Amino acid sequence: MSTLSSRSGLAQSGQESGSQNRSAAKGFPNDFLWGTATSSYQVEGAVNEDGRGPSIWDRFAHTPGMISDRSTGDIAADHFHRYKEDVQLMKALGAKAYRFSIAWPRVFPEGSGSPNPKGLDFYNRLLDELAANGIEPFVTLYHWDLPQALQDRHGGWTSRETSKAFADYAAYVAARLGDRVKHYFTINECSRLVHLGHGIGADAPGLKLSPSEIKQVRHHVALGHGLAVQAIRAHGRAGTRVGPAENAVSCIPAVETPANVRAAEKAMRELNAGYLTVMLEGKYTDAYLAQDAPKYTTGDLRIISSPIDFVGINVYMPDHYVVAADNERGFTLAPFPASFPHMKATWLRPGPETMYWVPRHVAKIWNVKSIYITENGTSGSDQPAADGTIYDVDRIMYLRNYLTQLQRATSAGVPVHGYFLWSLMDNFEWSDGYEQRFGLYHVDFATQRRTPKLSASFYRETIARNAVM
Ligand code: GBH
Repeated sequence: MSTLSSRSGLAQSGQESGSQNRSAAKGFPNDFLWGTATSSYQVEGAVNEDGRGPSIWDRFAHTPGMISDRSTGDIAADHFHRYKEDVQLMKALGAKAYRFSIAWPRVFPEGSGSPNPKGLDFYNRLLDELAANGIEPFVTLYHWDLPQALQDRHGGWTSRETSKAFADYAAYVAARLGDRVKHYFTINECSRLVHLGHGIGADAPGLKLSPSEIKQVRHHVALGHGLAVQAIRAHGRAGTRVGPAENAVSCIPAVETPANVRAAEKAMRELNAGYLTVMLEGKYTDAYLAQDAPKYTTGDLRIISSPIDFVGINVYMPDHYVVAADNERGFTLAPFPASFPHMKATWLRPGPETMYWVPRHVAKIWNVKSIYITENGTSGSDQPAADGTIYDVDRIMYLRNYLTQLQRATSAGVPVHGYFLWSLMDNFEWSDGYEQRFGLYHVDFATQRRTPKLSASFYRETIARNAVM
């Protein structure tokens, strides 16, 4: 932290040299909310404490061959014990919001049935600490750590019993945290938990289902989202706000002509048919139903499309560059050339304009009035230089370019109200173990020491100016 505060001098010298005008031109709305994000299994550790039950990620990480560096989230960043220090890390950034997730198996060790009375204690302590430091909590209810008992009993998300259990858990949490939590995200990235968890088996629970089974899982996940929205309305306080946190399939006009923009909007709606489209329109598209359609009722569709207060979107990369075409769909998805660059993670292709187009599409296609960027960030090699500092200029380059496009969106009137940088600190990066570091703060996992990378001061300066730094 000393490194971080010693750099605050940069802000002053920058302003003296007349960068204020430049900042004003790159400014964000006055009430724009700057935050950071984490998730329970990735940072908490303490997997056996206070009655927590096992999750599918405990089981998966402990299965040989599933995690590249053979690590687990048993200890992770030990956030469970170090949350006070971690809140100070947020404070040092000047962040005003924290997006974290609740571990369902802490609250219901068996997934459903009797709650564990001690399960919410940790979150109560964390919420009090956040409040004492003026940081607004944004709570994700499900960031992939399903109670293992639900996998064993019902087959997890292959059964609608899990969707129902999720609603009961959401109701329980909303009733108890409602005095301090005003914003909930239901499920983080339905897309990834379905595809990687149930399609290719690279994430827990490690299943490789058939195309029609996958669509059925996707339907149950969307149903879980809708049931949780209803549960929060019924059990939270008046004014509690709720929405999804989806990694929407991002469709970017390859060349920004009006025809390509329209084609990208069509692609966006079609390729998100199983999540955002059904959540916001209350129906699946014809093309989506043409093959391997899931079994569902019209009642299900009404639940899935329960009104939400905002859409959360995780924005990392362009999934598709789109060109208008004279074919049935009206668009062509450009194949990615082998020469397209990537960040440290080979899947992470930098495409800063994704940060403009995804929120713009969401606002335009579905007339959404409130959007949060629930995640954005990159991993890096993050090696300390001779003076001990991690000069992560690749992360700064990435963030600067994405935030420039976010500013383009807000200044054009796209209603993005906040941004949560992934991640506050290095953590357990799922099947990549600790080999991919996404933090603004470096974590030495042997000592649990946190050290700000140079990008922490980039983010701090951005927040302080409310403008792209
Ligand atoms: C998010 O997923 C998660 O919400 C978060 O928990 C995670 O730590 C963070 O981002 C960084 O990864 O099939 O091998 O090509 C990010 C979105 C989309 C990343 C799919 C991995 C494909 C990997 N993900 N992607 S692969």
